[in-house]
Amino acid sequence: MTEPFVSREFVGKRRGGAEKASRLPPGQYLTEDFPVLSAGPTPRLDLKRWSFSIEGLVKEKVSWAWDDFLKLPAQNYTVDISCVTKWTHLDMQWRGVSVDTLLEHAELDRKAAFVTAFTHDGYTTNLPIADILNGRAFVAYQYDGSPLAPEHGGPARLVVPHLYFWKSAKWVAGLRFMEKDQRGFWESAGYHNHADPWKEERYS
Ligand SMILES: Nc1nc2c(c(=O)[nH]1)N[C@H]1C(S)=C(S)[C@@H](COP(=O)(O)O)O[C@H]1N2
Ligand SMILES: [Mo]
Repeated sequence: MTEPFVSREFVGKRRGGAEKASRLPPGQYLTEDFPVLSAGPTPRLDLKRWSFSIEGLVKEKVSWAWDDFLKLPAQNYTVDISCVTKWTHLDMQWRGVSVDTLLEHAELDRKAAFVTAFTHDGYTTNLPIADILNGRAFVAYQYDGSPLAPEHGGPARLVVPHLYFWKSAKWVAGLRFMEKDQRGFWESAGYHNHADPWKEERYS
């Protein structure tokens, strides 16, 4: 008996399917869409007045204007994103600056243990610093090879791929380092404080 030529492709597709399924956190479904979810209207930010700051428990506050931010070393990221509303989008392509790179410009106080990402629309979200260091978070200004769309947080948003997407603050204006944890917008409204999709940390 001869092997039909199509079998190889079939096996390949099935393997791809299993590989994708293994990357799907519990209770999530796969989508190719990129839904928009915001608590308020999309702010239209003037790049001439845009800034990003690192403040709080740092020796000196650091701020970048848009032009300076673009001069920072950037990286491409291919990451899987899971939203608490249950969609997961695999292999999303972003470009931006890692938080590690940003922190090379600031001297963190030893007491700094938590961070609040604050934004140009007043939204906040909180994270332990371990969740934003060592390549785990970046400030993105491109998605899929194009400037990040305003409804998705453009000109720039925080992306923390290993946590539910509400931790990825759109229209991010900076990071405030603190000794004590302080719940952000959704965390104060009953969402989980940590938000690991693999542990289904949805609500508290
Ligand atoms: N500044 C800001 N960031 C935000 C939000 C928001 O309302 N304001 N919503 C959060 C929530 S709940 C989700 S699920 C994601 C949605 O991002 P998207 O609209 O690009 O899909 O952004 C998060 N970041
Ligand atoms: Mo959300």
